[in-house]
Amino acid sequence: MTFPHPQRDEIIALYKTGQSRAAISKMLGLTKDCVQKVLQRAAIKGDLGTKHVLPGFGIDKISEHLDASGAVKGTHVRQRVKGPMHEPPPGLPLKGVSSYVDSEGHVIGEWRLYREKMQEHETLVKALETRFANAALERPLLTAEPVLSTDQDFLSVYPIADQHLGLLAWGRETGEDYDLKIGSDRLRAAAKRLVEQTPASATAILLNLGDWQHNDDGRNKTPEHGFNLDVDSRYMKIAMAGVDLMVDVIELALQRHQTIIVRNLPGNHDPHAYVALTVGLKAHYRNHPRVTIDASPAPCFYYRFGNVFLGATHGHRMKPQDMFNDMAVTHRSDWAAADFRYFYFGHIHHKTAQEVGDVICESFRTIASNDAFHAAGGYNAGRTLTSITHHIEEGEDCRRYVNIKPPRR
Ligand SMILES: [Mn+2]
Repeated sequence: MTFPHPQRDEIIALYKTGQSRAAISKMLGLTKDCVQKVLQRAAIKGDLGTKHVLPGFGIDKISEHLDASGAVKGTHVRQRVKGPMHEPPPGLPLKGVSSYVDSEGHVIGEWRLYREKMQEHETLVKALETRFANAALERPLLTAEPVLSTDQDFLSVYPIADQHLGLLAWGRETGEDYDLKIGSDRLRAAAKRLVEQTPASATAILLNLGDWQHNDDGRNKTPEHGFNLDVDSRYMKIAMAGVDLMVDVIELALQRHQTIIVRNLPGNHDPHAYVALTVGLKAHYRNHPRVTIDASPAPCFYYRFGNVFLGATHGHRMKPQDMFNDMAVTHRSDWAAADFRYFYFGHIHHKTAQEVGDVICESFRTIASNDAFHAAGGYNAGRTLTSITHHIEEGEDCRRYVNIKPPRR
């Protein structure tokens, strides 16, 4: 059935003359159902007249009673009370209107939609504006320029593991020549690059993790086991070169950090030689306002920086499980006061990392070349100098690396 029905007016006119739907359908050659639908729509619109309809009532249903011949005996019009007059709900804005229209586009009824949405939206916008306004007050704006007061919240640690100064290696035997000058130049160059890229934290710790010097005296043997060592030159020359080298590293660090703490730990190669290094540095910096040479003879280094607790030792005596025990028992208050704990080892010349309890426990690569003993053992770890920067509240913040290329063979 098309809308509007082309014979709609005809159907209505016939209906108003008293013709039944059956008669109309016969007269116009339409189905009764079609006539019924046209009449229903017309009735709803009021096009059939309102003589039966009381004010305030609406036509709900029209039924006809037919006799045996199909003639209309009577018409029953059911009316329902119309709803109360529409009143918009107070305080709610009109969100939208959906109209129900007839085939000719006349509005028969409509849905009016009132919603809190707009108010919720406005409330949300206001809440967000307030939140971000407060956030801007709570935190300073990020700037590209370093701010000194921010740097006070950071500490950078430069672990120097197993420098083995004075180690002598013949490249044809080990893959790479190595001697006192090569070792010194390599650390100077790597430290320069590392300092330049490490955040300008107020404090830096130069942490010599032991075995700074390859030989502990003029016998050129390991002090505990007496293994023969290949050594470049005289003991005193190496010791003095070691002091000069560490002074150069300290001077580099002073260009980036306000305060430098230097700690030398004894290794299995230099349990006495490290004393000479420490004494030399202590004398050199005795009046320096920004350099502290920590001359503690203890084999472990402990340092608390706010919420961060650091420990370190060479590692030839202490294993990670012992470290955990020593750290907690000998430094109870620091252990308890810090949420973040770290422990740094040297000795094994390569990187390892594990978590013991909640202590992150690491060993570091050396940047020294292999000696003949290690080369014969197939030792081929990489060489890296690392800096680790900690935040005073949040723990480890970032790292910087300088990698030494392996020898080309
Ligand atoms: Mn060692």
